[in-house]
Amino acid sequence: MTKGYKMPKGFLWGGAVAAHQLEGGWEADGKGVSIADVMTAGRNGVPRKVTDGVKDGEIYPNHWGNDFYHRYPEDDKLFAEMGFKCFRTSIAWTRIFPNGDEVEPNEAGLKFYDDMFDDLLSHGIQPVVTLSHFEIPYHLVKEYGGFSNRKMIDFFLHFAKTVFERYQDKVKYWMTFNEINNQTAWSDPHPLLQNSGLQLNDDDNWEQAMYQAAHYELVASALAVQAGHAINPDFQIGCMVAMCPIYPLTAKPQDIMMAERAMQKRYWYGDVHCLGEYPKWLPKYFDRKGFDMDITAADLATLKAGTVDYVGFSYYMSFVTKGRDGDSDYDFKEPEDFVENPYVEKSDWGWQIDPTGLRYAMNWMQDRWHLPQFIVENGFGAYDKREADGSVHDDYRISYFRDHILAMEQAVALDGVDLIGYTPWGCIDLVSASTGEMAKRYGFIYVDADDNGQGSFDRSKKDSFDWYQQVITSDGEDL
Ligand code: P53
Repeated sequence: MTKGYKMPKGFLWGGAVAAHQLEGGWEADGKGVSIADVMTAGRNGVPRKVTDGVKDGEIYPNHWGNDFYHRYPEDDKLFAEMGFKCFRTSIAWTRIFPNGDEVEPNEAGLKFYDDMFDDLLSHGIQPVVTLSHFEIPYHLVKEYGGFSNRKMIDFFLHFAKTVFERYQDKVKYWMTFNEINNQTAWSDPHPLLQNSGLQLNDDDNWEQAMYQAAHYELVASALAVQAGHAINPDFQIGCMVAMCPIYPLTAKPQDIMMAERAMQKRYWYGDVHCLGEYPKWLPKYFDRKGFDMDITAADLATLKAGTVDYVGFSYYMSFVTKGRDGDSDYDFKEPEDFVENPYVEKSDWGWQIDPTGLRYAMNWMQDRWHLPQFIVENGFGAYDKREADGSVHDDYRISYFRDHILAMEQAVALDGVDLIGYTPWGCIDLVSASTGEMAKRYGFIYVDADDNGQGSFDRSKKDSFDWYQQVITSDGEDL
């Protein structure tokens, strides 16, 4: 056993999921079609397809997820047994507004979350809720072009206000947009669709479109923060960034400058969310690129008035980059400008395993944004083998968590980072966002379902279940 540091009283140990990746019930009780419902199954190295609506003969794993929609009372009991103090999930926008542009919400959808939150609360588990987690109504993509359209700000705000009002006595911690910065690799169509509902043509300027959509999202987020605080001043409303620190390959000055620019390009979203303004380099960059941006003085005032209460972030891995000889533009592009890190191992999906990077990132954010932090995702996607007796010996997962939790605790206990809680990703097996697989498993709880939705969907405990229970019981001391 490794000795960790006790986390402060009230620390929110828990787990994290997103509605579209586990609920299933994609048509239940009036739910509309979201972008996750038109994404087919991929595999490790095989991208998911996006179809034009739901088509016969295609496999859509998010249609069934792990069937949480029907089984959550059983799952909540298991979370409680592990000792969860909180559970991070999202509200599927399409359960509340099936098309996204309705005036009146769908009462059956609202009731589902009322019941589910009540069940969690009856176990002493508080819900932590993301408003938009890769599940924009498909209608808003088709009819309005997703967040390429300023009108989306109003649709999002209407959704946000509706659920803030409804759940104001059940939910305290909120986040606006999941991994808002994970569309930085703008040459890949999936993040642009998942994050912003963009479907672009070959002759569109993809990079400009990404920045424009992100701007509208940031304005929508700032308005939601203000609306939420007006509804309940006790709300804590955070942003959510995908934190993958980017290191320079060597001490060569050009490598350092490239890594600096890479960090600026991945984390300017956090600057806007937390500090309420665009960093100085970015308007210069827009000018240099000739981008014609719709950013008004009123928008800038909104951003200033709607800064977040805390930084929610995911942490899975770090990246490395290097400068290009004779190039002083430092126009870092991902993933092209990533290089291998010779010092770290990788998962089967090529994700670099770097616990120290978590401590580094927490220090970096504390110094830059001066806000409490909340680790709302961290975890290890792996192929699990279920033995004949039903057990899963996932020592690789325990080892990943042990190293990362220790790094997190060092950031708190030794470096003074103000941390609200820790919710490991996919605490129960669910559908992978990038590949659509069930086989890329993250859970402490095994779900008997395969990539095609075959299986009993029965739940069972992996070895990591008992291990995480012991971590929580000891407040983080017994790792
Ligand atoms: P999957 C890329 C890099 C880091 C985090 O990812 C990412 C992604 C996009 O997939 O997404 C977050 O399932 C996301 C979750 C997602 C989780 O990480 O691809 O917020 O929805 O499931 C893990 O292995």
